Amino acid sequence: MATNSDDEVRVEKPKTSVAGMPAIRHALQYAAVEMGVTRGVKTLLAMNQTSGFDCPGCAWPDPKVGDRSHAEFCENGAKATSWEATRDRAGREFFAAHSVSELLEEDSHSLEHHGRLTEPMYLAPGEDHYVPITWDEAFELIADRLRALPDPNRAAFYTSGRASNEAAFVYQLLARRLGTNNLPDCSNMCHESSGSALNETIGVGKGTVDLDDITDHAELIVIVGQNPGTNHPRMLTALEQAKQRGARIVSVNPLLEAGLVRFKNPQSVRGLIGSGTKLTDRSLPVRVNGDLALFAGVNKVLLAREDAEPGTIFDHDFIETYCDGFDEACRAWRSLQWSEIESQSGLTREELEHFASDVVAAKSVVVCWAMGITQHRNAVATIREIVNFLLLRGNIGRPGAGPSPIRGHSNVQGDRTMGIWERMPDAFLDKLRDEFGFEPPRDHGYDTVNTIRAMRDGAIDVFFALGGNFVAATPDTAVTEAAMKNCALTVHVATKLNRSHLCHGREALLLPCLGRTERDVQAGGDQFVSVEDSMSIVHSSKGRLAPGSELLRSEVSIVAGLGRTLFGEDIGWSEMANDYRVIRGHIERVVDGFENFEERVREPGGFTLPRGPHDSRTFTTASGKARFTVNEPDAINVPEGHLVLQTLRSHDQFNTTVYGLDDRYRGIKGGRRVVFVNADDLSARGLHDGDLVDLVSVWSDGERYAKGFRAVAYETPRGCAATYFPEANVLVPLDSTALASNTPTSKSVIIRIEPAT
Ligand SMILES: Nc1nc2c(c(=O)[nH]1)N[C@H]1C(S)=C(S)[C@@H](COP(=O)(O)OP(=O)(O)OC[C@H]3O[C@@H](n4cnc5c(=O)[nH]c(N)nc54)[C@H](O)[C@@H]3O)O[C@H]1N2
Ligand SMILES: Nc1nc2c(c(=O)[nH]1)N[C@H]1C(S)=C(S)[C@@H](COP(=O)(O)OP(=O)(O)OC[C@H]3O[C@@H](n4cnc5c(=O)[nH]c(N)nc54)[C@H](O)[C@@H]3O)O[C@H]1N2
Ligand code: SF4
Ligand SMILES: [Mo]
Repeated sequence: MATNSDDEVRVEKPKTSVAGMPAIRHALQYAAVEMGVTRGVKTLLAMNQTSGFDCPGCAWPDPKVGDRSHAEFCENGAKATSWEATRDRAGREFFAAHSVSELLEEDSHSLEHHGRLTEPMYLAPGEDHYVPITWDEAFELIADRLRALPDPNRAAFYTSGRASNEAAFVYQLLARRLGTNNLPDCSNMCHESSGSALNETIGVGKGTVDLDDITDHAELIVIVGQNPGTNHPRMLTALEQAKQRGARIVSVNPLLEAGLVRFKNPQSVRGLIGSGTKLTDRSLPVRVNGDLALFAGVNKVLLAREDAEPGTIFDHDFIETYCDGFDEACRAWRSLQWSEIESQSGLTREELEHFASDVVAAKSVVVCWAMGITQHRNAVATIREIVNFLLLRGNIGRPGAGPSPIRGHSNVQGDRTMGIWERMPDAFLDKLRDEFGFEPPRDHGYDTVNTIRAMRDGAIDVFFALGGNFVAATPDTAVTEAAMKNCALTVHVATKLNRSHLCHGREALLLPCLGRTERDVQAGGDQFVSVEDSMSIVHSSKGRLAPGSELLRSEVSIVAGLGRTLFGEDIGWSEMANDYRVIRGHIERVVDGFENFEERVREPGGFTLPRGPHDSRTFTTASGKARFTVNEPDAINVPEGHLVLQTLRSHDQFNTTVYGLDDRYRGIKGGRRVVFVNADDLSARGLHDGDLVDLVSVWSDGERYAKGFRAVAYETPRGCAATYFPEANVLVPLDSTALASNTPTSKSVIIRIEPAT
């Protein structure tokens, strides 16, 4: 993959506050360049408004209807929107002029900058140029290849979390009607560990916290392994509100992220001209992957204090009424050794004692987390230990308290609710059968990692992706790219060109779709879609802009069009495509919590899905109780001379979409091939800040190289390093995954750094 020249990277001091005037300037500049000034401003003002479209950025919830401002978006939401609504186009002339092999030399930044795809394109076996194809021909071709499969499980259907509820529902229906549960999704690489741990311990795979628990009620907010200043920027507004009424914030992160230090709210005068609001009260610079030891340690402290003064620390009523497994968990905490906790977490006992004092002083505690927690081998155990931490003081199912995994893609949570999962429970499949009159397959399908293995081993012929950038987002880039090329047919429904469209199967299709911002008119008239945010609020989203090309189709219409070609009108594919109310009717009858869906989704602001632990302290686990679990602390074992590398996001990207080459808050300008390392770790290797180095990941099956990174001395615990995804995915071994969730361990890769060769 071609990369920018590393000589151009400029490194400045990291910032100590975020947003303010520069955030507005960057948002508007980006919008003006991509969309034009007037169209840009008009589009941004419709974002996150009740009659407008949902931000295509992250899954942070919108404020209540009356509390919304006129400009309810952040810098990165503006970038996501402008990126989609760009005036640039990559049409048939573009593909005639550029061969696939030529485009493979470009990096993701430049590939997506060619603009929106405009019409269906086909790449024939042995050819190097995509050529136009009609929609009907494309559907026929896919249907033909699918029908020819000896077993429907030789197809896989990937979903990225931007798909609407309606598109996702029809998509899982198509896969199951065909006879497969091979529904890998981006969630497998994202919050799968959260779903896994929460389902087991509290009986629901989602967070149980509402926005006002954070803004109005929580006395302590713990933010673990998350960088909201970049990835969920409007969360800072909520945190600012919490601070202003006296809440405390503890942040647990190996990097001192500027967004958690100080926030200048660009929507307030004080934020624009003042010094802003200090957010974090206590920063715990945990070692990468040290969080299980950290939470086990703080639970041990809480237990010791309870033992010293019984009845003062734990919520015994709650524990007795609602929980099981308490005694066993206590036994395990009693036997923990402080030396282990300190060495694994990289924090001192004293630091954890202070943290425990914050906890005891707070009547209600929320814990928010994201990828810094979920993408480790012991991620599920870590999240179970976070649940233990909350249960001890009854911090669930009351105002201002609970677990709050902060989701990534704008509708990744909704896609899961709609059945995008390779192992949906039988209760869902039964309802699907009753609604549509066919027997869905019951065997579990492939998740993302297992799909790659199956493609590599020749067990998948057809790979279909509803959005996303599979080869760039998944681990072990070289393995994944080869696996994709091993398929007979690869199909991508996409808005813009990316690397996955170029690492194709023997033949390939590129199907361009409408984006969130665009008007969606079908035979039944103007349509809207629905999405679910991180706090389980389902609401409508309606695009306003004229479609980027006359030939674009909605995701629903593409999936239903394929369904009709494959199966005729057996279950009313055309009706669903013509009028999305028909789909919502099906959803209402199949998915729990969607009673009166059509009516409630039309309410301004939408409605909240039921969550037993939040609503009534109901825990639908195996025992019917909230479960304390025993989670033996462990942390990644880093051999002498090696570092543990986390791969994260810059401020100028949305996953594999790279908007620009800066990471303003961390002081990086003009380049992405940098690696952040503790200054002492550099000097221990005879290296200096600014040196050019190679990264070598070490795994049982051999070494993987990523070459030519600039070393940046940075404040992070000894033994830890950080660099950007997706450039570093080549270093993440396919077989290095989290226990139980099978999520790639993108935040703990064992590496050596060596002077560049
Ligand atoms: N602008 C923008 N917004 C986005 C995205 C984007 O790419 N750009 N992506 C979206 C998606 S899909 C997602 S999932 C979210 C991701 O949101 P985040 O999880 O915030 O994303 P990352 O950049 O991966 O940041 C991980 C954070 O965890 C910390 N961390 C790493 N390892 C550890 C550890 O072992 N322990 C602890 N305690 N902390 C650790 C890192 O220092 C970093 O601050 O954002 C969503 N929103
Ligand atoms: N090393 C490392 N790897 C990671 C991570 C990490 O932290 N470190 N994070 C993981 C996480 S949390 C996630 S969620 C995954 C993300 O994995 P994906 O969801 O697969 O990747 P994205 O980069 O979000 O996908 C971007 C592409 O989606 C397409 N697209 C954009 N909008 C639309 C739309 O409206 N419709 C359709 N059909 N297509 C659209 C565009 O063509 C664009 O190129 O990556 C994972 N990979
Ligand atoms: S916080 Fe997330 S959803 Fe909200 S405007 Fe920013 S990117 Fe969009
Ligand atoms: Mo994600």
